Amino acid sequence: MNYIEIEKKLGAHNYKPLDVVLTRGEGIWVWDVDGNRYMDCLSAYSAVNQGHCHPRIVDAMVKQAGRLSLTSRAFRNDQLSSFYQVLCRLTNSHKVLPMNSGAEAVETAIKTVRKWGYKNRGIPENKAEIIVCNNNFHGRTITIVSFSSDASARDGFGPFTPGFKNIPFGDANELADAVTENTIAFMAEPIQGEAGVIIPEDGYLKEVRRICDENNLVMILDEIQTGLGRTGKLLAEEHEHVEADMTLIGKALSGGLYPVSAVLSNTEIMDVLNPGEHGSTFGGNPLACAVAITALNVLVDEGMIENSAEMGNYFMKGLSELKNPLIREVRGRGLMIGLEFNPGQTTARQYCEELKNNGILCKETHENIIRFAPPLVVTKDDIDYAMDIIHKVIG
Ligand code: IF1
Repeated sequence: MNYIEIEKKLGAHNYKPLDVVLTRGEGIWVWDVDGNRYMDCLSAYSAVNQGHCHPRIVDAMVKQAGRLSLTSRAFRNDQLSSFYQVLCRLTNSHKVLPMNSGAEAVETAIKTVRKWGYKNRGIPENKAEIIVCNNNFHGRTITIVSFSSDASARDGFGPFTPGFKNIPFGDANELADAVTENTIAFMAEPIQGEAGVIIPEDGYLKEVRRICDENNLVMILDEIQTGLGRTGKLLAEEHEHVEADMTLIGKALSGGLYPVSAVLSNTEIMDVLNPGEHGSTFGGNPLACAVAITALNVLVDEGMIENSAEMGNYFMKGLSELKNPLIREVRGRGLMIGLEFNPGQTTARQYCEELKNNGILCKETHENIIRFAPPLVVTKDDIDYAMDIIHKVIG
C-alpha cells in the first residue's frame, strides 16, 4: 500500500512530515510499516512524555472505554471528581476547567480572563487587552493566530480578533512598559517551544510575577508543552519558584492516548464563569478523566520528572561534545532541548532526514534548529545509543 501517495492525494497539505510511516510504539521506540525501529526524539511534541503506549495508561483507557466513555456535561460522571482532585493536589491549583485540545485551553483562558476583567476589574466593555509575546505558539484557532507573529500562521486568515498586544519575550521591562489601564493579563510559554526552545534569563518569570501583582494582571502560563515533567519539573514555573494565576496544560495530560487539556486557575478568576457560558461536548468526559488520572500518576510514581532532569543534563552534555563548526548553540532544560545551527549555512531538515535514515526521529523548527525531546522514560544507555548516531550524522 502506498501510504504516502494516498495521503498526498486525499489529504489536506497542511503538514510536511518526514516520510516515515509508523505503525507501532513502545516506550521511546516506534516501528515503521517495514519493521524498522526508531528512537522517538520528538514525543509527539511532548504529548507522549510517559512513553508510547504506556501499559498502565492503556489499561486504564481500555477498562474505562468498556464501562462508560461519554456522558456530556449534562450529567455527572464518577471520574471527573477524581481527576480534579489529582490535578489540584499535584499542581496546587484551586480550580480546573477540562477541555480537549491545547488550543481550546488557550481559548478558555482568554474568555475567562476577559470576563474577569469586565466583572472584577471594571474594564469598559470590549476594551480588555491581553499582552502576549513575539514568536509565541499557542495554537491555531483564528483568535490564537490573531496574536501570532509568524506570517505563515496568519497570512490569508484574517480578519483577526482584536484585544492583544505583542511584546518581545524574555524582557520583563517590556511588559511593565506595555501595561495600560485596560490590560487584564499577560500570557506566555515559560520556555518558547516552536520558537526554538528559547529559555529566558533566570529571574524573568519572577519579575513577570511581580509586575502582574503590581498591576492586578492575571499571569497566564501556557505549559501545554513545557508542563508535565518535560523540563525536569512538573511545571516549568517551578524552576523560578513562581505560581501563575492560570496554567494551561494538555498534550501529556493523557500520555498521548487521547486529547485532554485543562485550565488550572485560582478561585477568584474561575468563578466568573456561570452555567452556559463555556463548555465542550467531550471536555471532562469519563474516558478522558480516567486516562488523565493514570497518566498523571504514572508520571509521578515512576519518577519520570526526576529522570527528565537527570537525563536532560546527560543528553545535553553529549550534544555539547559535537564538533560540527556550524553549530551555534545547544540549550535546554530537562528533556526539552534545542540544537541551533548558524542560520543560512545549513538546514536542520537535512540532519533530521539523515537521523531518520539512521534510526532517530526528530523534527526541525525553523530552518536551523533541531528539537530533541525524547519520552521521559529514556535511560542513559538509550542516550548513549542515540548519541553515537547523532555524532555520526552531525559530526
Ligand atoms: C501541530 C508546534 C510544538 C503548544 C503550546 C498550545 C498548543 C501547542 C505551547 C496547542 C501545540 C503543537 C501543535 C502541533 C505541533 C506542536 C508544536 F510546532 F506547532 F509549535 F509543540 F512546538 N500551546 N503545539 O506547543 O495545542 O491545540 O495542538 O493541542 O501540529 O500544530 P493543540
